[in-house]
Amino acid sequence: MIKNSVCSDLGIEYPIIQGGMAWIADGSLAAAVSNAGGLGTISAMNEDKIWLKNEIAKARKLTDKPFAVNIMLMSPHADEVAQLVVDEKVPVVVTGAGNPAKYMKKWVENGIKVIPVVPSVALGKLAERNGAFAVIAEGGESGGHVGELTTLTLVPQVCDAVNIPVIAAGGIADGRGLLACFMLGAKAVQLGTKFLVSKECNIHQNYKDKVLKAKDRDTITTGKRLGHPVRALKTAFTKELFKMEYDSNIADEELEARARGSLRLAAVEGDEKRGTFMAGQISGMITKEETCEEIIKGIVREAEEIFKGAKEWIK
Ligand code: TUI
Repeated sequence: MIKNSVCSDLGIEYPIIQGGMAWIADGSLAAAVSNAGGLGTISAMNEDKIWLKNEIAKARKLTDKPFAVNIMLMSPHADEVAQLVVDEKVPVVVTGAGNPAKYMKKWVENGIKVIPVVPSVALGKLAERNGAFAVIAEGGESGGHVGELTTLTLVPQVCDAVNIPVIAAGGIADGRGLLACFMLGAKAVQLGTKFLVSKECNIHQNYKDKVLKAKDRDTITTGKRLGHPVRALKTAFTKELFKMEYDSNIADEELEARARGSLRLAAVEGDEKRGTFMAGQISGMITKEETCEEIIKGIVREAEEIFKGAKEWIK
């Protein structure tokens, strides 16, 4: 049985966390993942506390299991949602896209388990010093806002540097990925793209279809020039953005303006022309829409079967 102290500490059945994807991870997806035995996550994205309070209430109507809130630190509403998670007694907070240091003391004092996403060893160590319960080491294979290192290189280096549990993310969508990350020292995994195509995920069907159709080389990273690289599916729009970054006649502001709002257009409108369909490199391996329960049970079953055969690997 794949179960460890991270599961008991978080109050979950399996060491599988759903990524807090902006415009995608709402209260109903989080509840579906938590009901299936994983840790569901609501993304606070760029919304204000009223929006988040409503999503938390939605999730609580659908599940009595624990779930997390992901706070994107670049959000203009970060301060108010950072207070709301305390007021709402959210058990777990995951942070992304920045350094959560200024909120950590308040969260930890209020009994919240804080799990920062870290793209480097230095930020992992800082998170530990600031009282994090665990860190998510997210490799650049993942979708959305990405760091430079790969999961294979980042996870073991963060594991060696900290004494708190490390959760691996980036490029994981099946039992092999989960087991590989455990071999690197991780105690749990976070999956984004795989849950994006789950039956309970409420995004536009065009988004799911694009991920289901994508092959291994069908993602591209844009935004490097602006200092926040973002991985998304290759489309005419993202290829154009990529090209614009190499054109010195185009100002940074124009690039920013082009990309602004494009994730919403993808997730809500399914807009094939102006949407940014953020997705990880593992998209090529994701070929069917399943329920969150099928996803989680399938991954656990596969990992356990592979593990049972492990003695055959070395003679
Ligand atoms: O945050 C993510 N993934 C995201 S956020 C997002 S919304 C967005 N939309 C458009 C442009 C940019 C973002 C879509 N996907 N993953 C977690 C993550 N955090 N990846 C990398 C980091 C990170 C980066 C820098 C964490 C800490 C950090 O600290 C920098 C510093 O020194 O403070």
